[in-house]
Amino acid sequence: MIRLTNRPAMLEAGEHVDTQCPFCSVQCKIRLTKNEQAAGERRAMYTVEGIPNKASEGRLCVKGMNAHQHVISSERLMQPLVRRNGALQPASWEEALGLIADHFKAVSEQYGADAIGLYGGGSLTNETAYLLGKFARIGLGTKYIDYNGRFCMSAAASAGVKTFGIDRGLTCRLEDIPLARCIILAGTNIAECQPTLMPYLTRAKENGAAIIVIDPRMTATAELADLHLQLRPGTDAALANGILKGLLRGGWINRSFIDSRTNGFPELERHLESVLLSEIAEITGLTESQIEKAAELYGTAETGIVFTARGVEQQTDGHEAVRNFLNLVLATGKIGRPGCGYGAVTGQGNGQGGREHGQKADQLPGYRLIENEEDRKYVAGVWGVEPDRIPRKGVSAYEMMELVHQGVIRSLFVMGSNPVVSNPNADLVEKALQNIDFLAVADMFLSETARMADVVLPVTAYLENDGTLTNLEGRVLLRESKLEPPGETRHDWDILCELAARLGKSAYFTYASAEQIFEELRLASKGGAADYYGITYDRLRREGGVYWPCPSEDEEQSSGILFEERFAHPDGKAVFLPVPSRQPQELPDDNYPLTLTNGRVLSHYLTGVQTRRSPSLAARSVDNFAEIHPRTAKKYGLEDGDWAQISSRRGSFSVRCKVNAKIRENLLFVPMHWGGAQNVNKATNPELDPNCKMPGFKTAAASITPLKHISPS
Ligand SMILES: Nc1nc2c(c(=O)[nH]1)N[C@H]1C(S)=C(S)[C@@H](COP(=O)(O)OP(=O)(O)OC[C@H]3O[C@@H](n4cnc5c(=O)[nH]c(N)nc54)[C@H](O)[C@@H]3O)O[C@H]1N2
Ligand SMILES: Nc1nc2c(c(=O)[nH]1)N[C@H]1C(S)=C(S)[C@@H](COP(=O)(O)OP(=O)(O)OC[C@H]3O[C@@H](n4cnc5c(=O)[nH]c(N)nc54)[C@H](O)[C@@H]3O)O[C@H]1N2
Ligand code: SF4
Ligand SMILES: [Mo]
Repeated sequence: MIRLTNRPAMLEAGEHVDTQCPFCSVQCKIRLTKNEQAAGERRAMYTVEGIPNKASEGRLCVKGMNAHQHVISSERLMQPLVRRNGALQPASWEEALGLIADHFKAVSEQYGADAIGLYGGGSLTNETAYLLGKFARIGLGTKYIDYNGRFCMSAAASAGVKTFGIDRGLTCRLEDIPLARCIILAGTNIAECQPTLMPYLTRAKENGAAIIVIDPRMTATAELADLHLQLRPGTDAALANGILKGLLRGGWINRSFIDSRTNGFPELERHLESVLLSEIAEITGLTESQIEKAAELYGTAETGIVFTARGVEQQTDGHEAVRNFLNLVLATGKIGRPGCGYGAVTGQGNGQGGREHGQKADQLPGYRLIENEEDRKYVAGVWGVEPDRIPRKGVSAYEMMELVHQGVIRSLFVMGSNPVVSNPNADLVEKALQNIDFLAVADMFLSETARMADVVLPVTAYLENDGTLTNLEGRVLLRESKLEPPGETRHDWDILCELAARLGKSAYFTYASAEQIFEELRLASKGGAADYYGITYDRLRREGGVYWPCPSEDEEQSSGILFEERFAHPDGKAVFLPVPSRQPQELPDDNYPLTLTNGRVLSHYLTGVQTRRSPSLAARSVDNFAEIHPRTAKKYGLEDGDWAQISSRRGSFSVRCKVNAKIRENLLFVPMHWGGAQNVNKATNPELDPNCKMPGFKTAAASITPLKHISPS
């Protein structure tokens, strides 16, 4: 057993810090105060309050209220660990960093730098994400870098780039939501995943908006709906075709917008001629009148916003499904004015910024592209290297795991992710990481992935680490910290600088603070799609947050509404795409007669590494479960609370059944927050969307078998 040293001391009684929640993309601002504790008094150790700000307006959800608990957990890693005689044991930084650097040098010499992979995350600050990209390309010289946002934002981001010419999660401001007269929420469960945004939706409803929820389950979000389309998973692209057909039939399209601001509508119109509503009803499992109703509500509304999230996007056709929802937006001209727009509801705290500054395989900072010669030249200039020094593009996150499995990537450095739980086809990923030559992980905790590592580096938590994060609206926010790193923990960016120095690359990594990295990021993003040049720490302090693009320090920040006059393609026009009405890629059959989908619950965050170490959160959801319809449960002899084994063509896991009628028949919904024997990803589909390499997480054919009286955990 590893002995974990003292818990961080944090604040003195009476002191407070102002910070930002480490979890979802709203990035609610928080004030945390350590309470005075009189002798014998029973009082909470900390008081947590929301600080008014433009996104959450001072609200916090239960995760934000309890986020500090993981920071002071006695399980925090306080010193580096290295594997000796098969076990992880405490070590000095000197030894741990020396081991990693020596290993990287040896692998590079023997097999070339591309035998090393880097795997980042959307919780990292902009500064760290930027530096990780630079470290891969300049510190190591490898093309293999990608990050967990591939599983999160890649379908919507690539759709935004193709349709609009740019990807910024929301094309409008949050304050536009109450102005919308119709809101489509497709595959997004805001009530549990971005709870502090709910009042925007209830305000819209009070203002008379019609709310359409597209989700195979009656979620807490769907309870708001005027129309709930409980479709078969994986059929959103087909549903959007049906709604488009309805819009055309009803005459609810905006011809003048289409003519002046878009390309490709005639092709879409031709494509829709062959679309039959009856066929769409059959594919989606909805009725024709439900689909027509959706078209009428959205089509006749003066203003409207369409939101999509992972329900639509984590599919093998996620890119095209999103593009078909964007077709709805363009066909009705509901974009670029107040109360209108599209939002890909971003997931992680820095899911937006994390996808802009170069930790993605094909990307350089500022949303520049690594295969674009001009982009390479510009960034090489900022970095002080020849453009040839920058490697070409690598592969996506899951494909990196396949390369690890094949022995092509021989060492992996993971910063800010727990891939052995969060990748699809988790058994293969676990095997890959068991057999890898060398694995290093930087984390606050011994995650399932860190447990498998050869070296584990302890990092600072959100309360201790300065940096900027970009929220779901594209608003850059500064999170400052006054707390010293506890124990021997170090900042992620500091670790990258130390490693670069040991690899003889210190000249490119001479930063004394996060702000200094940001200064370089500003320059590297200048002129790019995600231009941060006009943003400084001082400005962020003064203005509380700044929308990108922000090309100049002198200009006022933009209104937050994109595409008021033109889209970001060179000709200023947006692009329609005809999308086929597909069945899901993996259909039920005799062996796997059910469909398995998955997602989130309110109190846990992603693979649960942090939230399980917050006692108040952990206590709310102890074990994983499968939501199952009463008739389906009956068919398999299952009752509420029974353990069952769920299997797919990839593998099996075991959970308790939660029987309720809020889910479609023959569908299972299992949260993604648990590893080990309860990990839904043992069964999920690793087939990738060819357009963006998003795995088809959300739809798999599955079977269920009762495990009476056995607890597998
Ligand atoms: N509490 C909590 N909040 C979080 C997170 C967390 O882990 N916990 N994670 C954050 C992150 S990183 C992300 S990416 C976001 C995710 O936010 P969401 O995408 O909203 O979350 P999910 O629960 O994965 O999926 C949303 C809904 O999709 C539905 N769904 C499943 N299959 C389909 C389908 O085929 N079509 C449609 N239309 N819907 C379908 C599910 O029933 C589910 O209700 O949440 C962020 N916020
Ligand atoms: N079946 C299924 N699988 C999914 C999804 C799904 O809906 N269904 N969703 C996918 C999505 S959208 C996402 S975003 C991924 C996320 O999946 P992961 O990338 O595995 O995300 P986390 O569980 O947040 O893991 C983050 C790890 O980094 C650590 N960490 C947190 N902050 C920092 C930091 O600042 N620095 C460092 N070094 N470490 C830090 C945490 O302690 C934790 O161990 O999962 C994907 N997997
Ligand atoms: S989890 Fe999201 S909604 Fe909840 S407090 Fe944190 S940032 Fe706000
Ligand atoms: Mo995500």
